[in-house]
Amino acid sequence: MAPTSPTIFSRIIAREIPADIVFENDRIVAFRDIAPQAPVHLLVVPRTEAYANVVELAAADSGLLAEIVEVANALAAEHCGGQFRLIFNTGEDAGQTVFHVHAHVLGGKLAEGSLG
Ligand code: IU
Repeated sequence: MAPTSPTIFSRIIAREIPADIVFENDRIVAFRDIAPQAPVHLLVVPRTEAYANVVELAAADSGLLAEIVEVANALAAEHCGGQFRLIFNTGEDAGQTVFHVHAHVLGGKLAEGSLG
């Protein structure tokens, strides 16, 4: 169980908190990040809040992790020409603030001085 339940993302998925949802199926929901760090910045989130981070998810349900990657790729094809960064912040010191596993999909022209 995640530390805080329901997580903020569970509340977005339940439509209790507004978000610009761009994709959903029975296992995954994706929406625009409220504070975008790139021209395209989407979050791909499993409906389950059982996994706090990508390490827990990979250990418990690698198929769901693969689905997140597939959805990220499809959304990048639709929103930013198919090229993207996929980031899973893992741990507070790495910048993770929401402990409900999620992938950041970043696309578009990179900012000056950014990684890479
Ligand atoms: P992080 O990897 O846990 O730091 O990512 C959490 C992201 O969730 C962060 O980029 C926030 O801008 C984003 N977010 C959001 O899109 N909508 C919200 O209501 C909240 C956070 I709270």
